[in-house]
Amino acid sequence: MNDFARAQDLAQDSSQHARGEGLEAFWMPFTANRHFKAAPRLLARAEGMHYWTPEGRRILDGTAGLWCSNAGHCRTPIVEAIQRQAATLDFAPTFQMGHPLAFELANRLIELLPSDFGQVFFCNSGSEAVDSALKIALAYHRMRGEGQRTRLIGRERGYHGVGFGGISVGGIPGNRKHFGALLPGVDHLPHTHNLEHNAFSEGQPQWGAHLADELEKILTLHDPSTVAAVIVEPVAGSTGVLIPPVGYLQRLRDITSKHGILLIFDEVITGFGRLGSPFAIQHFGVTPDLVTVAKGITNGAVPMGAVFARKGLYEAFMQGPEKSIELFHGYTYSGHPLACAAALATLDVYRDEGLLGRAAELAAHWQQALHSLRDCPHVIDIRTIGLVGAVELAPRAGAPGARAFDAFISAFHDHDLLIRVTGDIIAMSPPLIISASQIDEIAERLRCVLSTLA
Ligand code: PXG
Ligand code: PLP
Repeated sequence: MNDFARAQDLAQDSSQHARGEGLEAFWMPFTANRHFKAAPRLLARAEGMHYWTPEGRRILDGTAGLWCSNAGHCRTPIVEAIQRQAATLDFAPTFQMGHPLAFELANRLIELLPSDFGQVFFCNSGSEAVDSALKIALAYHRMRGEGQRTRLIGRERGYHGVGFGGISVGGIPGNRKHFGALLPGVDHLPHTHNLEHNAFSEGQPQWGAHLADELEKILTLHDPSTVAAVIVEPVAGSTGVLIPPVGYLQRLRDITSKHGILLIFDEVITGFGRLGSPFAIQHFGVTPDLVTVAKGITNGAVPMGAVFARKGLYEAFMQGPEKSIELFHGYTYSGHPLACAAALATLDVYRDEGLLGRAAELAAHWQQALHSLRDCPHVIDIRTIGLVGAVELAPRAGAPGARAFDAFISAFHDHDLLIRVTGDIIAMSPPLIISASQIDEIAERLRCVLSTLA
């Protein structure tokens, strides 16, 4: 088929799809399939700060896709790097073999981190990064003769992807309840969200550092010497942008260090400039032992995830005969050449355009723009940090989540704005290339959305 015929075919497909035809076979993830397929919301093209629908409507992207495209969409250097790589080395195994880009990328990533970090393990998503980090933590203790450390501790309202490890340490009931008994030996910290004390806080809330002390109670219950790792998102994203209280993360670090327990930061959302530093590690000045990332690592252009390991972890595995495999874990696509090429080009764009620090420059304006919505109907909290923000709405009586879902539909159909909702919380995380006037535009459109909500 030539390009013209293919373009005609695609145009025909998308108008069929817009009428709700031909949509049955794709079992859509985390979607109300029947509702969507009755009135589909399709995106056909993207560039910079915008998506375009098949009919040609231009949508302002308030969410960087799904917290992914931090440098904006379809950036030429990234597109070209992927194209070149696909024609040069499409696939190469990384089990007992290697290709240069994977090593180069690992070195580049380590340079973005504090000097405490030594190695990068590659995978293909945030979920795989989390399961890899949990397995590395368990195996690390076993390597050191502390195989009794088998317990894992997560947090209520935590989101760590959808693998069995991730939903076990995760704290979102809906993501767990259909899937059996999950991993044994997992416990959870309380979450830190509290509107009574912290509603409309600007920046980090002052109240709540003491909630980290709950970890001591959990450790006493199980005996600290049985615990392998504690995993938290520095800022919980998926569950509605929960910003850690001042001092909270440092207390988790102090307690885990005291008991020889590994601390894992899940930076799938906070990584790659979202808070105004390369990682939340630098933003909060707290250094964990393992870090999980995905999404922004390739600007969302090719699936990729990774785990960063603090110096000393890898070394603990480098024992036994030289020809023996040290870690029995890996994915066919660990360090995939296309993902590596996309990631290297993405890191160049981040560096050349200063994007990993840009959220810090825009944070005050972003905060002010979102907080200006305080007088809108139904708003019970507004919170921002870096270039991430949430507007929490009062739930409609007897229908939790319905009001925010209506806001999402109205924003897309009536105001050409893509937002993300979870429960009754509107979450936003625009690409880091956003201009100050586009920030104002998001706030204005959101004001219109909120003013018409029942
Ligand atoms: N950890 C964290 C902290 C995440 O935010 C994952 C792990 C899993 O990544 P993958 O690539 O396996 O999806 C995530 C993903 C939302 C939303 O609406 C958030 C995510 C994914 C989909 C939707 O907030 N975060
Ligand atoms: N299932 C089968 C039958 C396989 O052969 C493999 C990999 O070889 C997998 C699952 C795992 O796939 P991946 O390495 O892409 O995670």
